[in-house]
Amino acid sequence: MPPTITAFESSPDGGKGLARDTRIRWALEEVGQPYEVRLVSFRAMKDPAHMALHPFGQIPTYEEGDLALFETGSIVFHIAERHVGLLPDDADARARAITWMFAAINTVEPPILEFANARLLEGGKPWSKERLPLVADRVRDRLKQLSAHLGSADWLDGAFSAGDLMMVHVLQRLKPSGILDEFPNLSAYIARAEARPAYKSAFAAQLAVFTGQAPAGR
Ligand code: GTB
Repeated sequence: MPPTITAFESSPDGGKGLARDTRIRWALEEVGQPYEVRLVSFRAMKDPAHMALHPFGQIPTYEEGDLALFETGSIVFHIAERHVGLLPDDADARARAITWMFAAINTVEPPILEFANARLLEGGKPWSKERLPLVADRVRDRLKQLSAHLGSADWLDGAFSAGDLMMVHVLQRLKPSGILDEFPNLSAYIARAEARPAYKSAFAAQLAVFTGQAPAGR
């Protein structure tokens, strides 16, 4: 039985791939594993049946036999541990790739989420004009560091890994802001990841939920 993931029945981004089920779809595509999707409404996410899978009432979740997981970092790690294609064989390189997964969600994502919330949820507050530039500069500080590390390399540490997958999806959240334009190597890094066949399949599959059209080849 293929694993089942949950995704938004109706995503606020209308299929831009920013909701986090895309991370899981992408990871499964990278390792060539089929999966099924159960769409959930915002109301159903808070029902006891879904809360039993996800204590915070969110998507995505991942069910595989008796195993139920939540948190994208954990789910992608689980997929990467069980299938070839997302983590290197060499033990040290593997540890570094896992480190980049944590860096993506623990160090880079928090200021990006803060910035997204400041723009989308607090934009109308009287203090927003003063606060927004401060929050944006915190994002810039992280991006400067990440950009310096990446330099002219294709990926964060050797071959593409689950660390890149998580980092790219975290960075994509900045696209609507235009802030990525200040970091050409990070923009190119994202474009490189988006050109991967596995990403394209994952993106098409999440988009199909909103267009109602089956992705090509399925
Ligand atoms: N830390 C958790 C993880 O990584 O799995 C976070 C999961 C999470 O934030 N899930 C969101 C959710 O279920 C959907 S992805 N929210 C509903 C709720 O909390 O009630 C976050 C998201 C939503 C929408 C957009 N968008 O429209 O652009 C982007 C990202």
